[in-house]
Amino acid sequence: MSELIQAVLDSEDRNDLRGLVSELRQQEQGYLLRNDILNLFDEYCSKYQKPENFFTYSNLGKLIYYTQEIIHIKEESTLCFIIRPKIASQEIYRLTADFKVEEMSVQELLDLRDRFVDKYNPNEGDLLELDFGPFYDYSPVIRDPKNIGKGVQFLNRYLSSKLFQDPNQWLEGLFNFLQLHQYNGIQLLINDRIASQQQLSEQVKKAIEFVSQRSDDESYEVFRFPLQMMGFEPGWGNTAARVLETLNILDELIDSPDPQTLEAFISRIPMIFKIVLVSAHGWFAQEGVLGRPDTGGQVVYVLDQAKSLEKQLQEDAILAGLEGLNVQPKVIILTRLIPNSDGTLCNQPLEKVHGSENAWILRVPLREFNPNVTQNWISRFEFWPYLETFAIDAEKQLLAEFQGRPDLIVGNYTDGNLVAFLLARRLGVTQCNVAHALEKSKYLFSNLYWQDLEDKYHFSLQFTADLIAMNAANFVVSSTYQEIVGTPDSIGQYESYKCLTMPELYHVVNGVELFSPKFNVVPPGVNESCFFPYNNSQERIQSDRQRMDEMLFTLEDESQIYGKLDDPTKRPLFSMARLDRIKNITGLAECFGKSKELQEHCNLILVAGKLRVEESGDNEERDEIVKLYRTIDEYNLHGKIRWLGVRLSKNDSGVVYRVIADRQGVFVQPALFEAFGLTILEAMISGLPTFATQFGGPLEIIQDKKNGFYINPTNLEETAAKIVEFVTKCEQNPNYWEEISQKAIERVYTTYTWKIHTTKLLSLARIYGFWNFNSKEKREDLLRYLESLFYLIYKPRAQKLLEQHQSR
Ligand code: UDP
Ligand code: LCN
Repeated sequence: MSELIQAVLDSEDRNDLRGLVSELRQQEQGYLLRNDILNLFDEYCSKYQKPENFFTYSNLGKLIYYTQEIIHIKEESTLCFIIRPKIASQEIYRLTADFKVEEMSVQELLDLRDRFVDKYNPNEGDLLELDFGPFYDYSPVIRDPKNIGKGVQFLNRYLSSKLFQDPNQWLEGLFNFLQLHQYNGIQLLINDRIASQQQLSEQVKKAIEFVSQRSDDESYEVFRFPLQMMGFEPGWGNTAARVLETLNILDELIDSPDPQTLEAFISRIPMIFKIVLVSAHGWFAQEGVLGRPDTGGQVVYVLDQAKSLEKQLQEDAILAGLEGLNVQPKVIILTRLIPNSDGTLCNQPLEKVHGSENAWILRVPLREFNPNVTQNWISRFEFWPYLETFAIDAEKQLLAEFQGRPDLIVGNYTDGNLVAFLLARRLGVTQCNVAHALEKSKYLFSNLYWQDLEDKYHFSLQFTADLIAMNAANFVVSSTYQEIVGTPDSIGQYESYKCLTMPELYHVVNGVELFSPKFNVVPPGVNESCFFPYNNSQERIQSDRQRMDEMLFTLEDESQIYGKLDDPTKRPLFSMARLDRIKNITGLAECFGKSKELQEHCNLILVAGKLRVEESGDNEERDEIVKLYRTIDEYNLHGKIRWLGVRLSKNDSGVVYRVIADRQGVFVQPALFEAFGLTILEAMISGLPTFATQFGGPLEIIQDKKNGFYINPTNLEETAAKIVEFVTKCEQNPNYWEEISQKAIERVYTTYTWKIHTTKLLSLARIYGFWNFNSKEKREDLLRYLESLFYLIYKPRAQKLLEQHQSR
């Protein structure tokens, strides 16, 4: 990158750089983010009548493209350029008043940012600097950024090649690993008749000969005992064919190991039966909780995942031949119990997951610090003081429920991931993290101005917890690639933890190793029994369809519906989301309000939040309610909009999407940023052409103009124009709607199912478990460092917040 800057300075572009810098210096704003930089460059180009392709062909244009931030140090007339030459990398340069370019260190940058907000206090001594880099020095890292998120494939190849170099050590490791597995005290796979790796190899060949003489579909139970005499316990397969296949894979692995065979073998090992999914903060229940502040996709995701995991574990156990052992895999969703539960079941300690045999919601109460607080729902931003004691209490209950330790702990969101860390550490179990949404990138400058935001958001606790949990996890599951490292022009959610300042608290110079094989992209699925294509008539219930159609378009009920449509037959533009700022439902209303053309073609139908400020306990939701009414009045949208402040059951939301599709409607997801976006999957599988934000996960779900459309929700005119263009095209050619609708359905079925998700997740859990055992990964130093952060930074701050809660 320094060459590019040099090229700018050495060419004619130098004058333009001077010009641009002089414009920059006149800006009041001293801290410019990418969008500001692009706008300023645009303005400069039009002011000085630069050719249209100046941005793409000039060196200066290229430099601007890669520049993420510019900080103007006014006292020195210096500019600091933060450049992202490629995904997951950063370079920092200072441009001095006399146009010299100097490279800056991360430390200098962080000091500079502190100075910018008047928080640079060198006379008071150095600030704590967090650096996780050294802990990753001896672990393998991926080279090519495009392979980030494919951690397990990489790890397998890397470690296999190391392991296979020393055949003796490798076989001993494999032998030891095979001896480990039990289910409720019953030995699996091999018994002590096989006493060495040498014997293992011999017995496998004998067993292959023995089993190959049996007919393919002969049940394992028929030849269980002879096999046991040879040293083999249950776990190899349920039929002769399956047992033979597994033994053959092992035989090949012993004789000529390669990474694929290893992966195939490990994926079959029955080593996971008991799983904990931690989702601590929200209303976690099966009815009446969705659409509340803090309770959206995470609950949907975890509940569907729990069901799917249980089913997959059962299938795997049967396939492994464990039916005779009465194996009952168990999945527990761990959440908090909320005594004042507002009519939901969140005050019940144990609830069975519908449609499962052995999946449960276990609710553990918070200790009663101040009952005014702990008896009620607590916003996710305020939840921090209760996590440690929650984890301690939960541990006892989990051990009792499972009658032993779980095999895998999956955390969800910052709080759940921190609890997962504490539990995994205490129990010595594999930890997996799912972020759902890392709050840091949702709020502009959330770390730089953390002190101003602390009262409302307590980001000092949240970001510290994030750093601890993401570094502690054995593996991380992300829903998209860009969740980890963004796109060529925007930084990823995890990436934003790489280098940051929390002025007067600490600096982070290397917060996360993005190239670590711990990162794996495993997108979620969608519940196919609630959400399915509108044209799947056999599955549809006529009375539900009529009831929801009426509710959406004509029912008059002031308690939960606002607005009456002048012409209910117009094409519906539909959106459903929690009513918080970032979901930008109010932005969609404004976009609709500003476009008379859109209003001519469509009605706007919203399912979001509550209708009345006094019914909401959440600051952001209250602001959005006021704003939505204001927008409706300002653009006089009466007669053109319906706003439903209802909490629909999951089945009813499924019906809603299909009813909108019956009327050849459109789904719009206008979020300012969306980490993934389950509503997009729900709408698409129902057959709705979907217009979704280009900021975040939807960029990976939808393929623009093929099975849906991207919108830039900050550009209202452009968004309206795109929708108008689509609906006019549909009016001219009715097949067009169907074409996009069908492609949307196909996209979900081929790429986003829970079956794909859980198969991959379980395979990851097994493979990481194997490698942790075999490579004896030295993580203790890292974990000790993380514990120190927990006790020395997190805990005292959590204690302070607790004291504030105590006085409420
Ligand atoms: N949802 C709902 N009612 C609402 C709003 C949302 O049932 O009023 C559901 C929606 O169907 C989806 C989930 O909540 O399953 C929202 O997930 P998404 O990932 O789209 O967003 P999040 O709320 O997690 O940010
Ligand atoms: C949280 C979000 O903000 C959404 O984007 C995701 O779809 C949801 O969690 C499930 O992961």
